[in-house]
Amino acid sequence: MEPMAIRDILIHPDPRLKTVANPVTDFDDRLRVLADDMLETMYDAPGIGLAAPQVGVLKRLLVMDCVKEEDAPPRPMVLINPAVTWLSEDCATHEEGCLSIPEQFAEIERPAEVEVTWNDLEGKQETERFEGIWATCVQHEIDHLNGKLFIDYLKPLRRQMITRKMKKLKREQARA
Ligand code: GNR
Ligand code: NI
Repeated sequence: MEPMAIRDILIHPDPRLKTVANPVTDFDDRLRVLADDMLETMYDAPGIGLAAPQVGVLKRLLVMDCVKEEDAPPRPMVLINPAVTWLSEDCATHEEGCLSIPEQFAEIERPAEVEVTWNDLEGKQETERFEGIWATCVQHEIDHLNGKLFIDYLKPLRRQMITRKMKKLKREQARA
Protein backbone atom coordinates (compact mmCIF):
# COMPACT_ATOMS: atom_id res chain seq x y z
CA MET A 1 0.00 0.00 0.00
CA GLU A 2 1.56 3.28 -1.19
CA PRO A 3 1.27 6.36 1.03
CA MET A 4 -0.60 9.26 -0.55
CA ALA A 5 1.65 11.69 -2.39
CA ILE A 6 1.50 15.28 -3.47
CA ARG A 7 2.18 15.49 -7.20
CA ASP A 8 3.61 18.45 -9.14
CA ILE A 9 1.02 20.63 -10.85
CA LEU A 10 1.84 21.63 -14.43
CA ILE A 11 1.91 25.36 -15.12
CA HIS A 12 0.52 26.88 -18.33
CA PRO A 13 1.78 26.91 -21.05
CA ASP A 14 2.33 23.16 -21.37
CA PRO A 15 1.24 20.99 -24.31
CA ARG A 16 -0.27 18.43 -21.90
CA LEU A 17 -2.75 21.09 -20.73
CA LYS A 18 -3.92 21.52 -24.34
CA THR A 19 -4.46 17.82 -25.06
CA VAL A 20 -7.79 15.96 -25.06
CA ALA A 21 -7.49 13.30 -22.34
CA ASN A 22 -8.29 9.61 -22.89
CA PRO A 23 -11.25 7.72 -21.39
CA VAL A 24 -10.46 5.55 -18.36
CA THR A 25 -10.93 1.85 -19.13
CA ASP A 26 -9.16 0.14 -16.21
CA PHE A 27 -10.76 0.60 -12.80
CA ASP A 28 -7.74 -0.77 -10.95
CA ASP A 29 -5.59 0.06 -7.92
CA ARG A 30 -3.39 2.39 -9.97
CA LEU A 31 -6.45 4.53 -10.64
CA ARG A 32 -7.24 4.58 -6.92
CA VAL A 33 -3.69 5.74 -6.14
CA LEU A 34 -3.98 8.47 -8.77
CA ALA A 35 -7.33 9.67 -7.36
CA ASP A 36 -5.95 9.68 -3.77
CA ASP A 37 -2.84 11.58 -4.87
CA MET A 38 -4.96 14.11 -6.77
CA LEU A 39 -7.17 14.73 -3.73
CA GLU A 40 -4.14 15.21 -1.51
CA THR A 41 -2.55 17.52 -4.09
CA MET A 42 -5.78 19.53 -4.37
CA TYR A 43 -6.24 19.94 -0.60
CA ASP A 44 -2.56 20.82 -0.17
CA ALA A 45 -2.57 23.52 -2.88
CA PRO A 46 -5.26 24.43 -1.73
CA GLY A 47 -7.85 24.21 -4.48
CA ILE A 48 -11.48 23.15 -4.95
CA GLY A 49 -10.86 20.95 -7.99
CA LEU A 50 -8.10 19.21 -9.94
CA ALA A 51 -8.08 17.40 -13.27
CA ALA A 52 -5.64 14.57 -14.09
CA PRO A 53 -3.95 16.45 -16.99
CA GLN A 54 -2.84 19.07 -14.43
CA VAL A 55 -0.61 16.41 -12.87
CA GLY A 56 0.52 15.23 -16.31
CA VAL A 57 -1.81 12.24 -16.59
CA LEU A 58 -3.89 12.39 -19.78
CA LYS A 59 -6.87 10.46 -18.43
CA ARG A 60 -10.48 11.61 -18.03
CA LEU A 61 -10.53 11.87 -14.25
CA LEU A 62 -11.16 14.83 -11.94
CA VAL A 63 -11.48 15.41 -8.23
CA MET A 64 -13.29 18.21 -6.44
CA ASP A 65 -14.50 19.40 -3.05
CA CYS A 66 -16.24 22.77 -3.08
CA VAL A 67 -17.41 22.70 0.57
CA LYS A 68 -16.29 26.09 1.84
CA GLU A 69 -17.62 26.25 5.42
CA GLU A 70 -14.71 25.57 7.78
CA ASP A 71 -16.88 23.52 10.17
CA ALA A 72 -18.75 21.51 7.49
CA PRO A 73 -17.55 17.97 6.70
CA PRO A 74 -15.43 17.69 3.53
CA ARG A 75 -16.97 16.11 0.43
CA PRO A 76 -14.15 14.66 -1.67
CA MET A 77 -15.54 13.64 -5.06
CA VAL A 78 -13.85 11.56 -7.77
CA LEU A 79 -15.45 11.76 -11.24
CA ILE A 80 -14.20 9.39 -13.93
CA ASN A 81 -15.21 9.76 -17.60
CA PRO A 82 -17.57 12.65 -16.73
CA ALA A 83 -20.11 13.80 -19.33
CA VAL A 84 -22.46 16.78 -19.16
CA THR A 85 -25.95 15.45 -19.95
CA TRP A 86 -27.87 18.70 -19.39
CA LEU A 87 -27.04 22.44 -19.18
CA SER A 88 -29.34 25.12 -17.77
CA GLU A 89 -30.24 28.00 -20.08
CA ASP A 90 -29.51 30.57 -17.42
CA CYS A 91 -25.89 31.45 -16.87
CA ALA A 92 -23.91 32.54 -13.83
CA THR A 93 -20.65 34.44 -13.54
CA HIS A 94 -17.97 33.40 -11.06
CA GLU A 95 -14.45 34.62 -10.52
CA GLU A 96 -12.29 31.70 -11.61
CA GLY A 97 -8.72 30.80 -10.90
CA CYS A 98 -6.66 27.76 -11.84
CA LEU A 99 -3.84 25.96 -10.07
CA SER A 100 -2.10 25.74 -13.48
CA ILE A 101 -2.33 29.55 -13.88
CA PRO A 102 -1.33 30.77 -10.41
CA GLU A 103 -2.53 34.13 -9.09
CA GLN A 104 -4.58 35.00 -12.18
CA PHE A 105 -8.33 35.44 -11.88
CA ALA A 106 -11.16 36.34 -14.26
CA GLU A 107 -14.95 36.52 -14.27
CA ILE A 108 -16.22 33.68 -16.48
CA GLU A 109 -19.83 33.10 -17.53
CA ARG A 110 -21.08 29.52 -17.72
CA PRO A 111 -24.40 27.66 -17.45
CA ALA A 112 -25.62 28.06 -13.84
CA GLU A 113 -26.58 24.38 -13.44
CA VAL A 114 -25.37 21.19 -15.08
CA GLU A 115 -26.25 17.52 -14.87
CA VAL A 116 -23.22 15.26 -15.06
CA THR A 117 -22.93 11.48 -15.43
CA TRP A 118 -19.68 9.72 -14.52
CA ASN A 119 -18.13 6.46 -13.32
CA ASP A 120 -16.96 6.03 -9.73
CA LEU A 121 -13.74 4.19 -8.83
CA GLU A 122 -15.56 0.84 -9.13
CA GLY A 123 -16.83 1.79 -12.61
CA LYS A 124 -20.39 2.23 -11.36
CA GLN A 125 -22.38 4.99 -13.11
CA GLU A 126 -23.46 8.04 -11.10
CA THR A 127 -25.50 11.12 -12.01
CA GLU A 128 -25.92 14.39 -10.15
CA ARG A 129 -27.11 17.92 -10.79
CA PHE A 130 -24.67 20.64 -9.70
CA GLU A 131 -25.31 24.32 -9.00
CA GLY A 132 -23.41 27.30 -7.63
CA ILE A 133 -19.66 26.90 -7.23
CA TRP A 134 -20.00 23.11 -7.78
CA ALA A 135 -21.43 23.75 -11.27
CA THR A 136 -18.67 26.24 -12.09
CA CYS A 137 -15.96 23.91 -10.79
CA VAL A 138 -17.15 20.74 -12.54
CA GLN A 139 -17.34 22.63 -15.86
CA HIS A 140 -13.85 24.11 -15.32
CA GLU A 141 -12.50 20.59 -14.61
CA ILE A 142 -14.24 18.94 -17.58
CA ASP A 143 -12.75 21.71 -19.76
CA HIS A 144 -9.29 20.58 -18.55
CA LEU A 145 -10.08 17.05 -19.80
CA ASN A 146 -10.76 18.60 -23.20
CA GLY A 147 -7.53 20.63 -23.25
CA LYS A 148 -9.31 23.89 -22.44
CA LEU A 149 -8.37 26.50 -19.81
CA PHE A 150 -10.51 29.31 -18.38
CA ILE A 151 -8.28 31.88 -20.12
CA ASP A 152 -9.51 30.46 -23.45
CA TYR A 153 -12.78 32.31 -22.74
CA LEU A 154 -10.97 35.67 -22.45
CA LYS A 155 -10.22 38.15 -25.23
CA PRO A 156 -6.92 37.31 -26.99
CA LEU A 157 -5.02 40.32 -25.58
CA ARG A 158 -5.86 39.48 -21.96
CA ARG A 159 -5.03 35.80 -22.59
CA GLN A 160 -1.66 36.75 -24.13
CA MET A 161 -0.79 38.92 -21.15
CA ILE A 162 -1.50 36.07 -18.76
CA THR A 163 0.45 33.59 -20.88
CA ARG A 164 3.45 35.96 -20.91
CA LYS A 165 3.33 36.23 -17.12
CA MET A 166 3.21 32.44 -16.80
CA LYS A 167 6.21 31.99 -19.14
CA LYS A 168 8.16 34.43 -16.98
CA LEU A 169 7.08 32.60 -13.81
CA LYS A 170 8.23 29.28 -15.28
CA ARG A 171 11.61 30.77 -16.28
CA GLU A 172 12.07 32.04 -12.72
CA GLN A 173 11.01 28.68 -11.26
CA ALA A 174 13.51 26.88 -13.53
CA ARG A 175 16.36 29.09 -12.23
CA ALA A 176 15.44 28.68 -8.54
O1 GNR B 1 -9.07 25.94 -6.88
C1 GNR B 1 -9.72 26.33 -7.86
N1 GNR B 1 -10.65 27.29 -7.69
C2 GNR B 1 -11.59 27.62 -8.64
C3 GNR B 1 -12.31 28.80 -8.47
C4 GNR B 1 -13.28 29.16 -9.37
C5 GNR B 1 -13.54 28.34 -10.45
C6 GNR B 1 -12.82 27.19 -10.65
C7 GNR B 1 -11.86 26.83 -9.76
S1 GNR B 1 -10.97 25.36 -9.99
C8 GNR B 1 -9.47 25.75 -9.19
C9 GNR B 1 -8.54 24.57 -9.16
C10 GNR B 1 -8.18 24.17 -10.57
O2 GNR B 1 -7.39 24.74 -11.24
N2 GNR B 1 -8.83 23.16 -11.07
O3 GNR B 1 -8.60 22.78 -12.34
NI1 NI C 1 -7.93 24.58 -13.38
